[in-house]
Amino acid sequence: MQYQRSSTLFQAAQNVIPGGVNSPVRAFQAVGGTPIFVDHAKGAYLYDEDGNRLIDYISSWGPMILGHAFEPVIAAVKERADKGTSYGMPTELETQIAELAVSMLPNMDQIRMVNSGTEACMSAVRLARGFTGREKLIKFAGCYHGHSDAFLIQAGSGAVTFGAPSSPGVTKGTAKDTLLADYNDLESVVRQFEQHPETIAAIIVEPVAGNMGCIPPKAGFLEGLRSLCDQYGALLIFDEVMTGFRLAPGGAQERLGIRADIATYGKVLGGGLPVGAFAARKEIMAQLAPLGPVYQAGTLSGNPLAMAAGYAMLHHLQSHSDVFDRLDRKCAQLEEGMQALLETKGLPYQINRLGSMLSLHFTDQPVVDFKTAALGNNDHFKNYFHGMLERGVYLPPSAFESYFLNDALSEEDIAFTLSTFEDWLNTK
Ligand code: KE4
Repeated sequence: MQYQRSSTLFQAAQNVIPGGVNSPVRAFQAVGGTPIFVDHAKGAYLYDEDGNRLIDYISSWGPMILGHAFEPVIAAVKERADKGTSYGMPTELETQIAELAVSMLPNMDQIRMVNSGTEACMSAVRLARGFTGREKLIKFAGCYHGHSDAFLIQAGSGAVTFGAPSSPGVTKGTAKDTLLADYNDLESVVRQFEQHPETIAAIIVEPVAGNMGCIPPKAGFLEGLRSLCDQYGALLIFDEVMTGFRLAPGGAQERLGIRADIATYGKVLGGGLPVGAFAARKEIMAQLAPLGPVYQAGTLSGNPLAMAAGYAMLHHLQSHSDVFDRLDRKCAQLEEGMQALLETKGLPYQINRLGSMLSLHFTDQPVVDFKTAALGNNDHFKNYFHGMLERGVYLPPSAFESYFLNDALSEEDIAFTLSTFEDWLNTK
């Protein structure tokens, strides 16, 4: 495949956009080479500026669970646009999507819309601090909750890819209130609570980690977090920006059967338009402005186009819940096919999967946390990424990301992906 036009466009972009991208992970710095500029997308396929068709396993980092340009979502946005694009006033549509979302989510009475997953997680932590009157936050090394200061302490995703786990610009004052623990290691959490028994407001966790590659929770891990929060009077925040409306209609809470006090959402919820949200029981949400003293606001929160897209997406997922099983089956098929091929090659590998989230790590150690995720052989990964790309398969351009399958992927697409993988393996 040739990428001449993407290369030209990337040169131009770098003159006027830092790094030529509006989000770092898109710049391919973890895998090298020129980022692919997309012209349009439909179903499971991306069509780049050079006319190449690529099978998409990123799905816009999660939102495109039903495939790109899903008709009901497009129609809803087109129809809504004629009524205006923003009012700064309440609309019935916001109530409708809030009612629909809350009806799908376990343990949640109310939801507040914002404009990104970062904003949702940032607001959720402020709400937890306001509700408990406490200041400390426990997060896990390698988990990513967006780019708000409090989270850029050994964050995952792009922050790890850039080898700068803690970003400049985050003050010592902020960092001191973020306590680190290790994913899947309850002892590391117990130690933090024993050192700070009265001052921890919340634990924030990705119930299935997706920013170190995909790392499912070990049996008992989330249950342990739940009981520690109950024991010490802290809140459990599930960051479901990736898992929400993907692992089940009710996300990880439903799939894994663990109750969160606050949960954050994004991605699928907006149908590809900029939406984040956080939800909790009434008692907690009563602390939020304009009802309570915890301030949070946004000019475009509940934007009508974004709500129209999100409503169409959620409505389809709720009324076609077989999507979730289909996604699981396709992802299992991909996992089993890759496993069978890798077995024949003797390459060290781990494949992690839960539902329609998957990642491949070139290491012989089980990948269960940030430390073990970092042991993966990145040269193999870069070679794998480009080997698949040049054969028409678009994977996340970093070993610290998860695949996100979409419902538009056909049996033929999965078969093509596996035959492409076999082709690449035969070059090893
Ligand atoms: P956004 O602010 O990017 O909408 O959401 C932040 C966020 C919060 N929580 C979790 C679990 C997330 O995965 C994310 C964002 N995910 C990344 C992918 N690793 C978005 C891709 C990007 O940064 O460009």
